[in-house]
Amino acid sequence: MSDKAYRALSSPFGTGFTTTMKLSTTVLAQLQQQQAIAIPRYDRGKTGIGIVHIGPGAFHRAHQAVYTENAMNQSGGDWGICGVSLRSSSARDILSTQDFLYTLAIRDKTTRYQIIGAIKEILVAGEQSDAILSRLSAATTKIVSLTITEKAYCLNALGSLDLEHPDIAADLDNPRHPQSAIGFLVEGLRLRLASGVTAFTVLSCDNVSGNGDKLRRGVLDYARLIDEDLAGWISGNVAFPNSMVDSITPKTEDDTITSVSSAIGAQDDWPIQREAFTQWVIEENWSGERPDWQGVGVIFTNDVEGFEKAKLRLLNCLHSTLAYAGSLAGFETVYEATSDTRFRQFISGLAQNEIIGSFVPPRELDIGKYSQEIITRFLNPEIQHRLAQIAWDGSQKIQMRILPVIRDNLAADRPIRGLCMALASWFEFICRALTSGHEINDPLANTFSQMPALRDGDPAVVVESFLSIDAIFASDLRHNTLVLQQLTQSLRTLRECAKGGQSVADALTMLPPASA
Ligand code: CS2
Repeated sequence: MSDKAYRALSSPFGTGFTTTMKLSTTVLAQLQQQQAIAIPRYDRGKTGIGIVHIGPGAFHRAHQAVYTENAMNQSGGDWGICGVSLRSSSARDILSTQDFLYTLAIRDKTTRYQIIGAIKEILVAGEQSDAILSRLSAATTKIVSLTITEKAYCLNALGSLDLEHPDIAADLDNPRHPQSAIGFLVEGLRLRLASGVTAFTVLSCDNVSGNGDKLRRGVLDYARLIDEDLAGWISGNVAFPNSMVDSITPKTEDDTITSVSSAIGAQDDWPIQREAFTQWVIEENWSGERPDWQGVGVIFTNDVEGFEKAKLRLLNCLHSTLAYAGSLAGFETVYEATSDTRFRQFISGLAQNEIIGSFVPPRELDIGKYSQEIITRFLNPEIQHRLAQIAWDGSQKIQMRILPVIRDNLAADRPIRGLCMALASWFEFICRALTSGHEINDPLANTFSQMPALRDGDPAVVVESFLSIDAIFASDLRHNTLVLQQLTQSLRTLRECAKGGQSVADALTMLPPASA
């Protein structure tokens, strides 16, 4: 987000708005007169904070904060959110100038606007750590939820806490002044135990399979190194439900700010946009109260795993496939890449022949329909979702989205050709970034740049080099001849097509997903 002076805006609502009026509590009353814009219906001033959310980025503001807003609109409750930013201060700095209000633009055939008031404050770690710990230890805080991305779970390839992770190492040296999400959770829980306050529920909302279980493992590994009794108390008293979250949320761009501000008739410096589809499935594993999320569409179930696999393996796996193969082909957005018939056929075939069937879907889900709807969602022209945004952190994402499907297919003697093409596209994406000097946004960027073979190796050597990275691949895949052969063939085909002036779409057509 760039710093912006207020733009001159013409309000579609005529009188009542000046061109530089800023979104704020005061302005809300005037927006209320506009039928088209939904505003908070609860008394925001009197609403207490009941949730601390670590990672109040765009996805949180488009998803959990909106469910909480709708639950408060419908059923009230002290469920205001305190956002905690672990690194950047921009969310606090920008949203504090508009009383932490922001607009959600729901982009479908028409765009709907809703002003969200659920976030009541944002605190920044480092600058406001004492205030964060006060919130975490307050009896009024019932839930701590998180969207911190895959890498911030600080787990190693075996699923236990990575003690060498710089943030974890720093927190273990100085646990009363944490920097990491896990360090904050444990210190907050220690303070609660010390003052006799019951535990909060820890609700992970990242695209990580078994997200609650994984976070619990990291928290317990860390707590044990600090205080065995505390670890025992956490183990017996803190619920870590697993959850599945879904709603496509492209990054806010400068033109989003202009168009939303113009539509609502007040300057909003950080609106959020997302598609109309939204889903949240939470494991029925809870301690204490929660907002009336159920009343506004959240599904509580004992089978989150089925939903999670469906989402990660279909939507996210296809997204990553498009991100790497589509970027190599020169496309910029999911919409553009999916609109190309050969790309669309490839991802549809991948879903049909290699992904559906790799897991048991939940009973409630019609999986064929679900997967077709995903392609329709990708074809929403109102959603300009950049492939570059999805391509970030590939080393983490493929471990949730592609590798488990390959493993399950190998075990069941099912095909992996399309999955290997998807993975080879990621390899090639990284190799091309290294040779062209483009920045790689990935926690393993340094590892890649220290592997000369990725710059000039032939396909077989490149494949072997990637598979040798312990933080991503375990030995099962490294030594599997079918995996080695299919990855090498895919990478070779991608390169030969590029050399021969053919397109990436030709490579996808030459090596399509196998028939089931
Ligand atoms: C995307 C996800 O950026 C990405 O990796 O695949 O953010 C995706 O848009 C969401 O999971 C949709 O719910």
